[in-house]
Amino acid sequence: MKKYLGLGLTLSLLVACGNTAQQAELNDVPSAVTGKQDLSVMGLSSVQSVFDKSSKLDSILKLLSERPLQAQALSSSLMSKIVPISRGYVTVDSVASGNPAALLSRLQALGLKNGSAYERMVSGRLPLSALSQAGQLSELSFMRISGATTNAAFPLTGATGVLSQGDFAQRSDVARATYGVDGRGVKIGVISDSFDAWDASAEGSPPLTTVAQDIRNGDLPANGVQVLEDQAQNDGGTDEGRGMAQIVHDVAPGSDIAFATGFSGGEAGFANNIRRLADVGSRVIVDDLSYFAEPAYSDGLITQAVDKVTSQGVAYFTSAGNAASNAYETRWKSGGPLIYRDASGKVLYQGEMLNFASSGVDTMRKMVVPPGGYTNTYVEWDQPFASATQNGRGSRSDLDVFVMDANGNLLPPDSNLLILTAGTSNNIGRDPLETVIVLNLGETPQVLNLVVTRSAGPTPTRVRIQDYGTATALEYNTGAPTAKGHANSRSGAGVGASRFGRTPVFGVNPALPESFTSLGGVPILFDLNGNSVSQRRDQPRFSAPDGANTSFFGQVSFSDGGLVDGDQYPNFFGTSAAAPHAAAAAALIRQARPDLGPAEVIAALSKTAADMNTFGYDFKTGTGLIQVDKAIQSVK
Ligand SMILES: [Ca+2]
Ligand SMILES: [Ca+2]
Ligand SMILES: [Ca+2]
Ligand SMILES: [Ca+2]
Repeated sequence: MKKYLGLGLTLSLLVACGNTAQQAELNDVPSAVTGKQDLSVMGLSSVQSVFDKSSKLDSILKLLSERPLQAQALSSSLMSKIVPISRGYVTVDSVASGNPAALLSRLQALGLKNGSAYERMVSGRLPLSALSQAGQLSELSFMRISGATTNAAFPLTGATGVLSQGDFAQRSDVARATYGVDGRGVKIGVISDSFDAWDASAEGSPPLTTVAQDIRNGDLPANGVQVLEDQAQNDGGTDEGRGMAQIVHDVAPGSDIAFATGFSGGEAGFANNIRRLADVGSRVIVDDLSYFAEPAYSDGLITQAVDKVTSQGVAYFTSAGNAASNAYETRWKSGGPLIYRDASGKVLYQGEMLNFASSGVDTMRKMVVPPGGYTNTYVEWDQPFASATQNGRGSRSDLDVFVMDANGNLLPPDSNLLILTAGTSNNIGRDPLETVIVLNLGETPQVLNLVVTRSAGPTPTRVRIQDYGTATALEYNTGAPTAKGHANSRSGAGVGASRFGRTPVFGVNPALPESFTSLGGVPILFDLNGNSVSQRRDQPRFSAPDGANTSFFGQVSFSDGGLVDGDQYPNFFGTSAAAPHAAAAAALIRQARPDLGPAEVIAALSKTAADMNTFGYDFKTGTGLIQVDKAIQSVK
């Protein structure tokens, strides 16, 4: 942290404990319990902003709106990993108070790019300079940041010395030869960041091959790829979608391929591009994206779009995610009040802290941010998402999250660096979600504490915390599932990853899972009207190979210098690479049996998969590694 602003405002921080009996057991309670803290370091405007609940913008957009010029100056290379800011624009998801078309039109008048509406949500890229005005629109109910990630992975170690591709590992080569299928007549839609919009302004060297070379070399279909919408050039795209298309073409060389970005237009843009790919005739669609704000305990709009196109006959596949079991979930337990007062004693903020400890009281979850690292922490609780319910029902409670130092002092937000240490959005009637972001620009690891509070509304039951950054929690790692959002849909197939060299075809039987595959098992607790339900989804559905060669995307060697597989072609790791293997396999099945519906196609892959991990279905690998020849045999 740097540049404390001494504006002369002195506030006192008081942190009270639950009750006297508990005090003896207190562990890591903010030191401010013993006296006053000088919060002048936060600066006057920041303090007012942190405790003001009147904004329609979430805390991070509010921070950006207060300093649009500084926000525009943010370094794009680091920031683009954390927040979707590029060249003066930020990607937002908003919910209309009335007619979404009216909100879309007002936001477009303020400069919204890539804007679209899906149900009540309006998303797109808004000029940072327009955030403040957007927050005043009567057509707006609320607006939040729309961050997302692809699910490519870059493993550090694990050389296998094996030469080949996932096509062999999942036996789709055998399927093609045995049943005479190549995907002909079955169009496959691909969604990722970009297809041919590599970011020349980013670090790293340009792609080793161009689209034209890929077509000449047979790495993409001879008739090219139908691109409905690509990311803008130099907007952070890595052309991962082209890497996915190469995998699809290896497995289903007869299939036509269409591409649409899921990154340019926020959640509504992603949902609309799912529909557009279906509209141009895709019978199979695959994406490799996770939006951070997709609900865990209910079906968000992207999931609803997956269900919609499935009902129209599309077999949908997505990456399970690469978050392993790096989430925390707990039942709400009170850890006592957190109170901030000004110098006159007036209460500026009051909330009830979450007690992280299973016994005793610990209201601070310790975490460490490595040098050059960052947190991108999402806190969610079990209430409906107004952005996704059909009747607009939203959260009944307002939870907040604060980042404190080792002594329990609230760290100052910094809009120059986009450090957001207080997620204090008003969630009532909106989405049950808060975010904090901390960068460690220093040379040494930074130890921080996360404090979650309930400032209004009833006590939630479940609270989950998932960090999309590089921080590590030093305590209370519950190993909770992370395969949420559309990776946990009712109708689509979330796909886990198994490195191709660790499969039976390559002498490893049973196949081994990639440790990073997101764990399934997040319960669905609300229906589309926000009513309580209790559903379990078997996601991920199954596993498919990753780590196979592409012409340009991925890594040639591990950090120990060893080649991944003995050749100079980059290897594409992650559930992002597994999902297109499975999707293209579905195209082979659909060619063999055009009459089968999406559920039957997915079931054919699922039922014939080779069990991995623990016996039977498990939330790490699903039903196991798909065996495409056996899947087709089962439906012939
Ligand atoms: Ca602690
Ligand atoms: Ca809140
Ligand atoms: Ca290689
Ligand atoms: Ca198993």
